[in-house]
Amino acid sequence: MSNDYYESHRGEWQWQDGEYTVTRTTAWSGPGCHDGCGVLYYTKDGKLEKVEGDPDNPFNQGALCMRCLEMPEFVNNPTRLGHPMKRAGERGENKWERVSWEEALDLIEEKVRAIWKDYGPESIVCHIGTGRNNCDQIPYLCYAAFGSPNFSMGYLAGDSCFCPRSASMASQNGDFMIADCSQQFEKRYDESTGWRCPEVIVNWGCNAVVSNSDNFFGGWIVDCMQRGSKMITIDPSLTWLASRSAYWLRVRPGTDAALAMAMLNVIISEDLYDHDFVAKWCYGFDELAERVRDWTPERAAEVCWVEAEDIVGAARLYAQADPAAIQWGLKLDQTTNATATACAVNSLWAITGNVDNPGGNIIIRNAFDQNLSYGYGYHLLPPEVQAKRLGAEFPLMSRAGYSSSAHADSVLKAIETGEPYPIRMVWMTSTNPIANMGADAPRLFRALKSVDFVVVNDLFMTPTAIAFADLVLPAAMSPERNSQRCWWVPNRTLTKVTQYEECVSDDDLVTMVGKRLHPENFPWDDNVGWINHIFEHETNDELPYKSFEEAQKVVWSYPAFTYLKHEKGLLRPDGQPGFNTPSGRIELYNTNLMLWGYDPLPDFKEPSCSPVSSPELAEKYPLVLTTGARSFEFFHSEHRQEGTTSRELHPDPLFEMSPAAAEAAGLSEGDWAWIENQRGRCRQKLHVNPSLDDRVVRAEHGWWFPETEGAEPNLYGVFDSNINNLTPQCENGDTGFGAPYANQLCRVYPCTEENSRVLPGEQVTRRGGYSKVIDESNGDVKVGAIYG
Ligand SMILES: Nc1nc2c(c(=O)[nH]1)N[C@H]1C(S)=C(S)[C@@H](COP(=O)(O)OP(=O)(O)OC[C@H]3O[C@@H](n4cnc5c(=O)[nH]c(N)nc54)[C@H](O)[C@@H]3O)O[C@H]1N2
Ligand SMILES: Nc1nc2c(c(=O)[nH]1)N[C@H]1C(S)=C(S)[C@@H](COP(=O)(O)OP(=O)(O)OC[C@H]3O[C@@H](n4cnc5c(=O)[nH]c(N)nc54)[C@H](O)[C@@H]3O)O[C@H]1N2
Ligand code: SF4
Ligand SMILES: [Mo]
Repeated sequence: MSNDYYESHRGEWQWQDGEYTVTRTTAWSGPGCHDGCGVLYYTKDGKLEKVEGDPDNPFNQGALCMRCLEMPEFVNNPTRLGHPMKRAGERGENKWERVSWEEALDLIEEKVRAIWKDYGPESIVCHIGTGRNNCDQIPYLCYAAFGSPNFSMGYLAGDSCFCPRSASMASQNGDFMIADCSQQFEKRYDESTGWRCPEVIVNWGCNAVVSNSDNFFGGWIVDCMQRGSKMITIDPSLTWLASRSAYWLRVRPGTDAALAMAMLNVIISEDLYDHDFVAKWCYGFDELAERVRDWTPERAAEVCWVEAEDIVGAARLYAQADPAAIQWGLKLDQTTNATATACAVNSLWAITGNVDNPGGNIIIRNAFDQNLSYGYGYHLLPPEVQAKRLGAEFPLMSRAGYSSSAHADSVLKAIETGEPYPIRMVWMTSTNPIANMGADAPRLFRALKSVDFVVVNDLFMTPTAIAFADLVLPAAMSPERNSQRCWWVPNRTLTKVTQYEECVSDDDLVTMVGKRLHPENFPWDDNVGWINHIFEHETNDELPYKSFEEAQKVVWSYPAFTYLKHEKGLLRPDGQPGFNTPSGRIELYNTNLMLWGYDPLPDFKEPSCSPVSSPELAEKYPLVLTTGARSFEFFHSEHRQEGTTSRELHPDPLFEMSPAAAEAAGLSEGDWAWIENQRGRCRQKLHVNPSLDDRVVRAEHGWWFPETEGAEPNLYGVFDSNINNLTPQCENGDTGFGAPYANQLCRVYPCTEENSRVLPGEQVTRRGGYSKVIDESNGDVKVGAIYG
C-alpha cells in the first residue's frame, strides 16, 4: 500500500477497502506474544484474511514480526478447538465427546461445589502461562470465583520469568525500571519530549529483536542504533545484536552475576561512578564497594570464560556513556542465583546514575494506575484463606509481598504429597506445561495424572490436554475478542473482528464461570461490561475515555511521563523526594532482603550442575547446556501446526554446538542427536553455530509435533524432543526465585537405530519416566533414570 492510502485513513479506526473491512486495533494473544503491536485487520465476510502493521501506532510504527503477519493461518486453522469437549476415554487416549457450553459449565460448577464441601477452596489451583491476555482474568477467576488463594504459573520452576528481576527491582528501588527507548512517549523519537538516545545499550541475556519480551519491542533497539547507540551484548552466542556490538561478552551460561560483580569492580576502582548520584540517592555504596573488591576482571574472566580486557572495556564504555541503558532478559532469571544477579545488574545502573534519566533506565508504572495482574481480586479472600497460599516456605515471596502468586514448585509438591493439603482440581488457561513451562516434564506427567479434575482452556488440542484434561474449552484468539490492556504504556484496546466456531474469550469464560459460583463478584454481563467496570473502578481519572465503545475508536492512549521522579517527590506515598524504599534511596545494600534473612549484597554462586561445582558429573556430562533461546517462528510451544509458515521455515527442533564440539561428537549439520544428562534425554537436530564456545550447547524448548499421533505413548511426540526432560523442578534459589533452566550439564551423541528403540515418549508414559520419584513411605526423592 502507498503512504497516500494510510494517510487518507489517518485517524479512522475502521473503513471499507473494496470487499474488505479494515479495522485499526492492537493484537495480544493468541497466538501468544508479550507485546501489543498496532495492527490493521482486513476482514471479508467476517473472516480474517490479512494483517498489516499500523504505521500510525507509536508502539511499532508499522513494523510487525512474522507471527502477526501469519496470524490468519492460525485464526483460520482447521485443527483449532471449536467446541467444548469432555473426556470420553481414559486420560491419554485422546477420546472426546462434544458438549454444549451449558453442559461444560454445569460440570465445572458441580465439581467446584463438591470440592468446596469436601476439601475447601484451596484445593483448587489455577494456572496460566506467560504474559498473555489473561494475566488479570485468571487470577480473578481463582480468587473471586473459586475462592482459592492458589493461582500460579503452570509449574514455571522458581517462578523464573521476569518475577526474579521484578522482585529484585522492587526490593532495591521500590519500582520497576526499563531501558528508555522513548516508548513512553506518543511522539517517540522526537527529542522535544526530553528523551535522549542512549549512547550505549547493553543487551544482557536478552535478544529483544527476536523475543520482544515484557512489552519491549526489539525494533526500538534498532531504531536507537540508527540514531547512534553503541551496543554491548552479553550472550553465549553471536546473535544479530552481538554481531553489531562494540563488545560481545561470550559469557558461560549461568555466570552473569560474576560478570556484573567485575563490571562494578572496574567502575568503582577506576572511579567511573556517578559520585553525585551515589551520594544523594544510593544507600550502602561502601558495603557494595567492599563486596566487589575481590571481583577483579581477571577473576571473573576465569569464571565466565571471557577475556578480562573485554570486561574492562565494556565496563568503561558503559560507565562513561551518558546516558546508557541496560535491556536485560530471561537468562538472568533462569539460574538459582537469579535474585543476586538482578541486584548486581540493578546496582550497575544505580552507581552510574542511569536512573529515571532520559535515555537511561527509567522508572515505569502501568498506564493510568491500572494494576491488576496476579493480585487482581486477592483482597476478596478472607485472611485465613490467604494464609493458605502455597509457598509459605519462601517468606520473601509469601510474606514480604514480592510475589502475588502461589509458588509454582510448591504447588507441584502439594500435588505430589498431599501436603499441606491435597489438590483436587487444576484449571489451566494458556499453558502447556508438559510441553514447555514446567521444568521437569516427566515428573509433571506423573504428578498431574493424580489430580481428580482438570480443565484445560486453549486454542488447540495440546499434549497437556490429552494427558490430563477432563474438560477442554476452546479459547478465542486476539482478533476474536474485545479487550484492553495496560502493560506499562500505553493503554490499548483490542477490537473483535471475527468469530471462530464456539470459541469464547478468556474473560467471557471467567465471567460465565464466576456468575454461577460468586455472582456478587461479577456484576457485568460480558467482557465489554468487565472492561467498563475496570475503566470505572481500577483505572485513574486521567484515562481519556470511560467506555470500551469510545476507547476502541481511539485505540491507544499515553499517560503523561515525567523523568527524575525521585527528585520531584513522585515516587513515595508520603510525597517526599526519594525512592519508595525504607531508606528512601536505591538500596545497594538491600535492607528488604536483609529483613527476611537474605544476603543484602549481591554475589556470584556457581550453578549447582557445572564443570566447577560438580566435576564428577561433568566427567560424564562435560558440556554446559543453555536452553530456550527464542526463535522468530514460535512463541513457546505455539505455532507448531503443520502447513503454517512458521513450521515450514522451522520444521525441526534445533540445537547448536561449535564446529569442533560437533566434530568431537561425531556429528555434522542436520544430524539428529541425543542430548542427555543425569535426569533424562531428548533428541534434536544439530545446527552448527561457529560462534559458540566449544564447551557450550544451546538447545530449543517447547517442541511437540501436532501432525503425529495424539494418544499416549506418543502424545504428539511431546517428550521426544523435550529439553525439559533434562531440567529440574523444585531446585530454586534460596529466595524461592530462579531455577536453572539455562545452566545444566549434558553430553551429546548421534541417534542410531539401536539407541532409539525406546523413545522418551514411551519411557515417560509407559516405563515410569526418567525423573525424580518420591518414596511414598518417607517422602525421599530418588533419581530413577531408566533407558530401557
Ligand atoms: N518469538 C518468541 N518470543 C518470545 C517468546 C517465545 O517463545 N518466542 N517467549 C517470551 C517469554 S515468556 C520470554 S520470558 C522472553 C524471553 O526472551 P529473552 O529475554 O530475549 O530471552 P531468551 O530468548 O530466552 O534468551 C536471550 C539470549 O540469552 C542467551 N543466553 C543463554 N544463556 C545465557 C546466559 O546464561 N547468560 C546470558 N547473558 N545469556 C544467555 C541466548 O543465547 C539468547 O540469545 O521472550 C518472550 N518472547
Ligand atoms: N527449557 C526451557 N523451558 C522454558 C523456557 C526456556 O527458556 N527454556 N522458558 C520458560 C518461560 S520464560 C515461560 S514464560 C514458559 C512459557 O510457557 P507457557 O506460557 O505455558 O507456553 P506454552 O507451553 O506454549 O503454552 C501456552 C498455551 O496457551 C495457548 N494460548 C495462547 N494464547 C491463548 C489465549 O489467549 N487464551 C488461551 N486460553 N490459550 C492461549 C497456546 O495454544 C498454548 O497451548 O516456558 C518456560 N519454559
Ligand atoms: S511483537 Fe510481533 S507477534 Fe508480538 S504483537 Fe508485535 S508483531 Fe505481533
Ligand atoms: Mo517467560
